Amino acid sequence: SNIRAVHSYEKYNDLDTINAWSANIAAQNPSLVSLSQIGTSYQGRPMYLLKVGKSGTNKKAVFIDCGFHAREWVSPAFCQWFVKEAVNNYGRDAQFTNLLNNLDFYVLPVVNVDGYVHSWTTYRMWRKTLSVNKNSACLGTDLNRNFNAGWCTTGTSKNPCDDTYCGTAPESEKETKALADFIRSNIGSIKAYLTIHSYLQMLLFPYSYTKSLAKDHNELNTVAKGAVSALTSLYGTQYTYGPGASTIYPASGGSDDWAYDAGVKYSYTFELRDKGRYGFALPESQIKPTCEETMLAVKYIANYVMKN
Ligand code: ING
Ligand code: ZN
Repeated sequence: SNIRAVHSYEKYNDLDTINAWSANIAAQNPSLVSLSQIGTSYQGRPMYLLKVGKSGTNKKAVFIDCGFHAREWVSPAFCQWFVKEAVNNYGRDAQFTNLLNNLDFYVLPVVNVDGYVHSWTTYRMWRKTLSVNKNSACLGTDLNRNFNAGWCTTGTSKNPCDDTYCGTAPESEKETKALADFIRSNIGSIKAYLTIHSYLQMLLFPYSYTKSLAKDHNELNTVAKGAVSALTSLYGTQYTYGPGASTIYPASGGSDDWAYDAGVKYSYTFELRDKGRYGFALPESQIKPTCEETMLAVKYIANYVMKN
């Protein structure tokens, strides 16, 4: 069909609708939002990035990505919500205005664009990319096992038919390479890396590929505690937090571990609602409360980064 769905912040939007929304919100807010493309997916789709913040010199940046895993639909919904809140609150809310004056937010609404389309059109519970694997009829690599962080050593699979297939090499996927290249190119300014997944209600930080504690463990833990308490304050949603390996499960090749080792100290993985009742198929009625509470945690971390 060539009839595009109407965008809504309280519904799940398909990729065409998200891309049209991205172009629109940048065009409507030129002094606050700009659109660029960081790469192209395996199947040739553009990977768009929104830069959100008031222009300034030597600004620190916070990178936020959504839609690593195709079926985690509430994740892209959060990235859209974040940009909406930024645009609506600039010049109205003192705290958010301060954040946007002092930080740039890089928001990547859908990392795994091919997978997201596949989840909408073909198989709702798809997780991986759609790249063709040599000598296998099974498609795709798990982008969150494809980064160069203890690559393919734990909590992952070498079988292309598995959901946690690590790929043929670190950054073998075009989507991984595009994201990692962007962060490497901006390593001087990017102080926080936030990657939004679902579900389980957890705030995770390095490491997942090893049980060793990160050099900045105590600080990461303290910031996570503050972010979770801000999140919980709104609706009482319970979150657990801690290093990935001991809090969710050991898993190598994850983007937060890679970003941390690359020099981005405040590196976190969010696992949004719920705890399994609906799982990936979180009802649209929960998009708004999920995004509202998550905003409090993200703003808490951004404020901390701004001041430290
Ligand atoms: N969870 C993450 C996953 O990729 C994770 C958990 C975080 C693993 C950080 C590795 C590093 O399995 C979901 N829901 O995808
Ligand atoms: Zn995920």
